[in-house]
Amino acid sequence: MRVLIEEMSARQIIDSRANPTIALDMLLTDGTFVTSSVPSGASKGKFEAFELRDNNPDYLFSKSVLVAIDNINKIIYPKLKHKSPFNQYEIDTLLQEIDATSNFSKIGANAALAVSMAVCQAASKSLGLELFQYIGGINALSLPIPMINIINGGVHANNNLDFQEFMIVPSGAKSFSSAIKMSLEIFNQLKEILKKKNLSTNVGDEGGFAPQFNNSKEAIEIILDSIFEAGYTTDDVKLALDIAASEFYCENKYYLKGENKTLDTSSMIEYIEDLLKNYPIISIEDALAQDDKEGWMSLSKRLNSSIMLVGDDLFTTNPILLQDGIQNKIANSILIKPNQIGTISKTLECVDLAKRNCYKTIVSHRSGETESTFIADLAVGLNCGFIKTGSLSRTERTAKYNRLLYIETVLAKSAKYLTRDFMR
Ligand code: 2PG
Ligand code: MG
Repeated sequence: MRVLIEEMSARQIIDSRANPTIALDMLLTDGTFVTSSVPSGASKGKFEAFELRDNNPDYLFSKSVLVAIDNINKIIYPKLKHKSPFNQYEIDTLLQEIDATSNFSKIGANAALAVSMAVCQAASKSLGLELFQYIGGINALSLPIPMINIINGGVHANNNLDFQEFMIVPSGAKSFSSAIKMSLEIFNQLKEILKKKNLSTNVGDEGGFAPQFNNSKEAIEIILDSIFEAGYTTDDVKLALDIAASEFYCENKYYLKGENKTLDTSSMIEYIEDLLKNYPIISIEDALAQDDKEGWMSLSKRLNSSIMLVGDDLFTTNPILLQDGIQNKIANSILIKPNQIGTISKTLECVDLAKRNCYKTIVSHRSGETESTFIADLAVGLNCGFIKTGSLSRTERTAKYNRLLYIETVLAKSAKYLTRDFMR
């Protein structure tokens, strides 16, 4: 008997930043039951798919998602009832047709993604497959290199760091689990060093420490100290940054308030080149603002062959924007966030386009997360090479790492971990 979608019911839950978000329960005719939930960003790209919130000032600071939930229960469900969960593309296309805008501005990308993820989860569970195996088949064997955000700044923390994320990349590890072991040692060492310096060990939105520093270099230096103190070298562990530059760009200038600097594009590029000269940084995300296209072209010309230049706000997981970047030779890597584009099928299309054009792909969480581990499976299923899912504290972050540790045991001897050779 064909297995079909029987029931679907959305409800409001809480995300890691104390904001409401959507959970969706889905039941198939064979009794398969799954729940999906969607994350939410703080430093959002201008061209991200539309996140529908109620904007009712009298309720939950205007952030409730009851209209999006109604859209699922009253508009989407009747159209999806008794459809097959095994045709992801058909369902995702139907979601786009129901919405009839280019960015889900009617039903909400949060509503669309909750449905799209639930369909994918339900199909894999009904077949008795792990989600990563359903997504990637027999080719899904590689654990991603984690980019672990151990110091938080920008809009993710209440400190004066202009840059948003300071990450360690344990690319010299032999396996995913040893990469996590190394990172745990470094993270705990960092805590000790901060304590000794009387700096705060409270954490920011993504679980990294968020003390006051005078500038980004201080944050980088202290991370390097913790790498060395933990007994590792910069051969074992590299650094990655998410500058999230769109957040402090205005009228052609970059305002680094914490460092008390105002830079034009070329001095911002020089600033970045100086960091690269002095530190073992292998990847920089959103080094320049999404609106500074000329800047991106010259940055890419200068640095494309030496490091990963990652577009997040720049591409928003959107194949059309990525195509434009490819044509203009902008960046060489892309952050992959399903909620920036609204469906799993569009996410797959974007990863496919990136890979065909030799762009590296990094599957990413959002700063407002749930306990969902979907992106861990997505990273393995799509052989993405990298994952960025915050620090090694806060359960919404560790849930993803713990899922990857589980996947490593499922894959057992077949598990591969891409090392630094992959990054060249
Ligand atoms: C980013 C993300 C995730 P946010 O900028 O890469 O780290 O942050 O979800 O706030 O957009
Ligand atoms: Mg980013």
